[in-house]
Amino acid sequence: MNKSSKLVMVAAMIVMALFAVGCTSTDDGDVAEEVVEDVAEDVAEDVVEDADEDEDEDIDAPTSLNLYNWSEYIDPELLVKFEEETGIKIVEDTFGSNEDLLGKLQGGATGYDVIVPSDYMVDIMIQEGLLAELDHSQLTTLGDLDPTWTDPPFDPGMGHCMPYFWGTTGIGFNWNDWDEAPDSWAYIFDPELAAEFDGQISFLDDMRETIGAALIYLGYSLNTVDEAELQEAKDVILAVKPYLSSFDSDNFEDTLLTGETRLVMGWSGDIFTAQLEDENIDYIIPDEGAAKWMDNLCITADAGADPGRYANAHLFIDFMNRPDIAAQNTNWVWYGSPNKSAESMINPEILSYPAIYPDAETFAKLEWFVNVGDSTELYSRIWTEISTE
Ligand code: N2P
Repeated sequence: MNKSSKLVMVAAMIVMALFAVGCTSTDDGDVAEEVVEDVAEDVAEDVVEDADEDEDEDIDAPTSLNLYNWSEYIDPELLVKFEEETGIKIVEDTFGSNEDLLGKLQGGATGYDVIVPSDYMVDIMIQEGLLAELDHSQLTTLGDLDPTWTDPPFDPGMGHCMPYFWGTTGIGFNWNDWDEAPDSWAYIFDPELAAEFDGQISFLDDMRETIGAALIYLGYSLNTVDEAELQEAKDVILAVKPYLSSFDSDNFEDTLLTGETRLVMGWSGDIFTAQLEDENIDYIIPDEGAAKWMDNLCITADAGADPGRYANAHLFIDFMNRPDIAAQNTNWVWYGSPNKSAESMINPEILSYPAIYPDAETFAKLEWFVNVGDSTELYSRIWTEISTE
């Protein structure tokens, strides 16, 4: 109700109150006056309360926020905690790859407020105008980040996104099958070796990851734009495709737990959370090297165009980067945190785990994904050929 209609209401109520008093009037004029005063006071209080509500409505901050995230990538308790602290309910939807996320936004999906693209995809999304800029003045926790992560090449000076988690892509396995860890990509890319686990191997359903791992196995950069190298990677994948149970980015740790798969290409933290349920499950970064990636909390351009949604998104991003919250989240997902101040609250087992926080030698063997520009189309074409052949 707007203010002028409220005033009309108030006037009407006072008239009605007077009328009511008049109807029940006794000779006692004082009582009538008191009643009129009480009613007027109540009405005035209501108006003040309503006016306060109106002020909030002017900011028009919604009471829910739509988060589009990778699966199992946030401690569910934190969603509850955020709602308790702010009254804003998080509605979470999940995607399986950066390309799915991009496709959804390019397809015109609106309503997502905060999304979680990886490094190279942040670069693509900035160029496509799909991200809002971050307003650093609405963030209180920027100083808690480790300076290593505050000026990423894909998003200089964190102009658009806040680093969320980083991790690696390697091989998940079960010690019941091994005396020594499967320390080479050959175990899943060499057809003779892969044949031993016929139908029990899964690869990520992710163009850059799976083609990238095959490229590393071949000794090439996972960011190559050389068509011949990409063709070779395709041939490697196609040669072992008959031994795969699936391309799977959402449940690879679960199938490893049930025994449905025995070797999986997967993301470090997801496999470590499976290890919490079965200590025979383990993860290795192959000797040839592997991908390292950084996922980020970003605000969609769509939410950026609405001051209420934009403010809520900053509240959420800042909350996720609060040291106690970032630590709790790391202790749940088992991925590396870019938050320096959180470190003292992170489970020491995670901090000392070489496959989560690799030593300098291993770290040097890891390669970041970068935006391959126009060659993205070449990757897409090869990925389609892999999927359909
Ligand atoms: C979490 C997935 C990690 C994201 N389940 C890989 N970029």
